Amino acid sequence: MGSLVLKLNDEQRDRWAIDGYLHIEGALDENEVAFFAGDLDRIRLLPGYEPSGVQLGHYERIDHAVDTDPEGFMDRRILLEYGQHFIDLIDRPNVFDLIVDIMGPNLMLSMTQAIVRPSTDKFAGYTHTDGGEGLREIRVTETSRPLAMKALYLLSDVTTRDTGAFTVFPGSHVRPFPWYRKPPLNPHADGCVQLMGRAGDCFLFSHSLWHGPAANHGGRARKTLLYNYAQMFLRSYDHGVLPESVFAQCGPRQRRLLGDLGHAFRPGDYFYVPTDQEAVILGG
Ligand SMILES: O=C(O)CCC(=O)C(=O)O
Repeated sequence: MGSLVLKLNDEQRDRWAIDGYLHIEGALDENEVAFFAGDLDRIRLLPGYEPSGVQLGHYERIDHAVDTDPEGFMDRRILLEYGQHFIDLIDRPNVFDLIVDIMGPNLMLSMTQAIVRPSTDKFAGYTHTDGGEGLREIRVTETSRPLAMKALYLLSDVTTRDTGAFTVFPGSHVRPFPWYRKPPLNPHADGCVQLMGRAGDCFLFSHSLWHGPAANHGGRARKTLLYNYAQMFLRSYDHGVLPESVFAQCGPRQRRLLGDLGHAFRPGDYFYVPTDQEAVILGG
């Protein structure tokens, strides 16, 4: 049915179940990488949501990134307001098809984010699950669909250790994890792997996989884009803050992924999905 053509191969299906993540090489081409990397330099000078000092994981709207140097730290949320190219990445076929295969059709886009990790000796990296305290202790079985997952696009080469690698504890998505230990487990703990990749590669990972950024001592900033997907009955991270102008730029599938069901809210929505859900999601 529809445009869903790309599915996980057997090796990928095993890797997803056993390790909790997948490495997709060359998801973005060279020109796209250059374009998005350059665009992050542009948007850091624009108003947007950046981490608030008030509470971990919370963001507030400010006039521009605190650091205006393109090589400096940035953690920008709600990318969709910065242009069609960010909207089009929501359901980019060579990645989205795999996400639908993993999540099933009853999914939504729950967050967009761009992170620039500067080269510095002041950041040691950290380890967490996605979804905050709520999802930290909720895991599904290895053959279940995940509650949520993320696509992380590398916009920089990460080919040596401690240059801002995305790090994972493979298999931790289905095992108890001693997150309460002091000091906490971190990207240098036993069992943690620094994933190497090229600009344009994409990592798909389950929300319940323990993961996080390594330190970056590489001499240059490491840039990423992050698109988070969740089962529709969950609440979106970016709930209620997407401008109407973004919806106006979206196609039907993108609107649906942003929570537009085509009618005003009625009790039962999102838990019981619209009758055309599969057609919309698979149809492109
Ligand atoms: O690249 C990073 O800074 C880490 C991203 C990460 O840990 C996340 O998306 O949850």
